[in-house]
Amino acid sequence: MSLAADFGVTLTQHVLTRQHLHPEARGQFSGLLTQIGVAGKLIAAQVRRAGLIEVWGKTGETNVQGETVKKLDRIANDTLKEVLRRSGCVAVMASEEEDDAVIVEPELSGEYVVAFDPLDGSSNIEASVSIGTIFAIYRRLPDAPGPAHLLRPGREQVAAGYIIYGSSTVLVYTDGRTVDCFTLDPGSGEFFLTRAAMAYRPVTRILSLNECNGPYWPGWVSPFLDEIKGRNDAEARRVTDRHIGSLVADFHRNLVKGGLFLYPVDARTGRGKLRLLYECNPLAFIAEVAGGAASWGGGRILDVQPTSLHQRTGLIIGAQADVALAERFVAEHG
Ligand code: P6P
Repeated sequence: MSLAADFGVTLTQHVLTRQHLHPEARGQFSGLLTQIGVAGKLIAAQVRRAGLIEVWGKTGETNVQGETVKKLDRIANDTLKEVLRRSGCVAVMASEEEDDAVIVEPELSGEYVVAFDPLDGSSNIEASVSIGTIFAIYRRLPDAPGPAHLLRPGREQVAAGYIIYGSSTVLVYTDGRTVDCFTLDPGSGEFFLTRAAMAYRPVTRILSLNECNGPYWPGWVSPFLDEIKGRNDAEARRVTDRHIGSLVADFHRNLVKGGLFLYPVDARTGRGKLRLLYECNPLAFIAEVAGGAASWGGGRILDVQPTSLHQRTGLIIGAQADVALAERFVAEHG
């Protein structure tokens, strides 16, 4: 048997085979994706040791969100920032853990712009629940690097993905054509293709949200949930509830098994909790390429024009039909 049959397609091989599809590509995209994989391995190694090396302790710092920064957040942020800087592929970065845009020095500045949440779901670290890194990639603009390179509608992304540090370390990315999933083989240190061309099931089988936010929901949410749950009857349970409280893990499970995630805005303030640039935009890009949809309630997440790096939004993301149904409930109930 030839060796070629003995192992799967690695992340680097997958990205390189795509490179010829981009006539204008000069290898930076392939290099960037590969380096994000390197950062994922480095962060995974630290996450696996959380608790053993006391990285889950609180640093006492607070980030722009006013949340206490846990050591692992800082480690993940600094790791990704440095790997992207050294890659020579990135001109500007935004991170949940950085107040301002990070401009890469001219001698290392590259063709791409990356917005990332280095460790989404970090409140789950102590409970050893799956957490992850989420990233959005844009081509840089012709003018001088700065925040403007990031304050663009999500539809301008050229790629997006996430890395989940869970029962296994999984990297999922899309270049706009397909959504592909890679699993880290600890023995070889390589990410191998495990799910090609991922697509949403057209029917929602899982409902995922924090039901304890009920008192703060706008009027459309409860009747919408009743409509979805009303699909269960004496004959069959067609929809069930699963909520991890780690967006990246809830999103991935929903993509694999067919689920709808929602985090409505707070009716008292009209503001959402989830961040647009480095949580909702990348996941919305992935969802649309996988045949799903993502809305803030009144329109497509990817059409929102950002006005600040850390702005928040409401999110409904999953199968197209049920995202559209939610929008009809928003229009009807407000
Ligand atoms: P709540 C984690 O902090 C996070 O940003 C997402 O990963 C998660 O979906 C959400 O917040 C959970 O928020 O208000 O339900 O605790």
